[in-house]
Amino acid sequence: MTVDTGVLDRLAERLDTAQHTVTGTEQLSEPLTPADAYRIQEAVIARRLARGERPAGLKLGFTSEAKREQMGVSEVIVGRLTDAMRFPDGGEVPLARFIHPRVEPEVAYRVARDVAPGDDELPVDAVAPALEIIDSRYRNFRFSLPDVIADNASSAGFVVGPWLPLGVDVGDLSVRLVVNGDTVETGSTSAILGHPERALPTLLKIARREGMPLRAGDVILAGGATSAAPFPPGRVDVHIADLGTVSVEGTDR
Ligand code: OOG
Ligand code: MG
Repeated sequence: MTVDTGVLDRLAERLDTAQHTVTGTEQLSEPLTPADAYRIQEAVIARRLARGERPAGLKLGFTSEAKREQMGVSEVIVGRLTDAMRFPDGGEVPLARFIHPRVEPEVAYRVARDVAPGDDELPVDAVAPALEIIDSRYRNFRFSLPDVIADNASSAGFVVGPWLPLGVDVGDLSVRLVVNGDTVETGSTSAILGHPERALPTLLKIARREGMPLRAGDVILAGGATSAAPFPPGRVDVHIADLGTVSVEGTDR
């Protein structure tokens, strides 16, 4: 099944409007393949770039069983990040921009140089503790696999902690998500495909297939290590052993 450009544009417009008017929309009822859904995602992002946002990297979704189970989706997916989604470590996140935001602990990698078509590895030069803010544009945070791909993998915001040079083995580090002082999720970085580094070849393959460029300095989010938790007003901290802490403050505005 392949949707024509008119349908694709209409669905992209609907998701884009849901995002910037902060209003949940119905799930997509058209029969879409994952390939169709990635074309919708590209068209949604094209609208954001046309408003002046800049590409900032890519994220993986559903690389951990905890996330697949929480959302009922069984395949690894990719979404696109822009500079408007980035919030500084220790900074504020205006929650009024989101429909029903959730937070989750992530491991971030930094792309070392522009990736060329012949590269057989994704070159990265740093790793960091990170947190992701996800916000489905669908009502009740419910979706099918094509729905969530089209909705840019629920991407809404991300925060990267201090970059560390590669060398720390991030394969099995304890992870803690703390919301307003309460530990709401604990886990290990091994939940991410067995080792977060495995996110890199997985990402390269999907990015190639879907024609997503990867450039020097891009941020890669390897995927949530635990289930996501609601993001209420107040402070969120993600602690990852040996990597460090990343924090933000959600505000009512
Ligand atoms: C989709 C995004 C999944 C992850 O880290 O697995 C994701 C969602 O859960 O709404 O970001
Ligand atoms: Mg995530």
